[in-house]
Amino acid sequence: MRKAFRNTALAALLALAGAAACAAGDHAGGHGHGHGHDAGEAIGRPGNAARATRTVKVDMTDDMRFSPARITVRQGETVRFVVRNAGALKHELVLGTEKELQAHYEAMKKNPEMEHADPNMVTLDAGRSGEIVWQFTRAGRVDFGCLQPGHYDAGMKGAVTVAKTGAK
Ligand SMILES: [Cu+2]
Repeated sequence: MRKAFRNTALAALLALAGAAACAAGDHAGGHGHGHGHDAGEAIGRPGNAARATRTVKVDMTDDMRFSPARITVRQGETVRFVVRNAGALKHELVLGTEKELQAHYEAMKKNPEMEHADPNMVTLDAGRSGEIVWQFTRAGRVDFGCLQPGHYDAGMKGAVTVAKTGAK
């Protein structure tokens, strides 16, 4: 039930994202720790699955690791992340700046029951798979992490290097 609700919320957000490219920074409902628009745009924007140029598979495990933890893409590229929770615990992959992830993580620790769903993240129960479609609009580095309490501190984090291209 909860899962279904979350998917509905995500679908609604994705629909909104089409109209306003800044949906990435907005949360599904009052969690009391909003993200700024700038932070959302800094890492790119929700992607259109039909325009994905690459699929990247990422596994999440109970030893608090993403595999792979280092991913390189090109600026402008739309990437479809197929994320699999290979563990027995709940895990998630959240894209953001390091600062943004840290702030979000602190909020999660204070309120572990917090439900959150945005186009820049996927939260998965044990054994489940899900997707994030994201367009990396700026060259540089986009971090990601699992913000489940204890996981981020334990090193469950990684980074996407966005390589600058002159081509497009
Ligand atoms: Cu985790």
